[in-house]
Amino acid sequence: MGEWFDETFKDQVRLGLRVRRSLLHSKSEYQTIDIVDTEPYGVTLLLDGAMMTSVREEYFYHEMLVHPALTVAPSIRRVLVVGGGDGGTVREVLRYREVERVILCEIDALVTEACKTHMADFHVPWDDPRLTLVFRDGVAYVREEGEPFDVILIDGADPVGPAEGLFTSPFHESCKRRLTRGGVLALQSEAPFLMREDFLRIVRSLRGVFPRVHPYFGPAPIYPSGSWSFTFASATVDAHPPMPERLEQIETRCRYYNRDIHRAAFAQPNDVRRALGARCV
Ligand code: SPD
Repeated sequence: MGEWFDETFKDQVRLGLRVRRSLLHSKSEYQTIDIVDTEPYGVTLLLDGAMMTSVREEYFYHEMLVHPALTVAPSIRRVLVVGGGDGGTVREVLRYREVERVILCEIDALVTEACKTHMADFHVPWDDPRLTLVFRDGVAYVREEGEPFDVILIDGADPVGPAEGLFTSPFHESCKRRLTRGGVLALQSEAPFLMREDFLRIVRSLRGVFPRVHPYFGPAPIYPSGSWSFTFASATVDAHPPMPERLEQIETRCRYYNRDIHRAAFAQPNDVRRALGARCV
């Protein structure tokens, strides 16, 4: 690896980070795994050459994937995280006292092993007795009959390669079946401007499955364009308001998320409203 690492999106946009040194370059059954120490963002995980997460800016993404769902869902006793082998998402989930059981279903055990070794600054409580690691394909895991979940969080990579199945309607249907009544699904839904077609396809797929679907937005400095989307979906629950007793547990520990960010993140720009067939003000 040279002095710079560049991620190229569709041969049209390039995001470069100055690299101090490479900590790991390996190839698993599913993908290439790199961990590099970068000037701007510290230790950074790359899968198949795409930036996944970094020690210095991961909190934007992980807090926004987790807390809008966890502050709103009626019950948060049982939580499933699909993907997210770096552990940032489960770290945020485990902040809540009411959480009794968290399953992390990651397809690639080598990703988790690499992150445990090289990304200790993520401070993931891997030994928390509430956490169970399952190294399996999340699509197959969710499709099977099994214990129900109050919240499912999908922390996949992009919709190419091993994570592709996580962005399909059959998978969204399986998630609905595995949720309890009042259950909430939240997932990363790509860049709302640069990857507009992917974003809209994901939201439309969810709308075909769940009666209540709310896209929301946040910053993601290491993803192409720096602006990211997530989508909240449920059969019975809307994305507001967050519960005061849940906010009290986590707001002071978060670096980005708070009740004002929660409200603001769900505001939809006019072009998104139009594309989704909603009225503009
Ligand atoms: N363009 C990269 C999108 C990756 C989203 N998931 C990252 C995993 C972080 N836990």
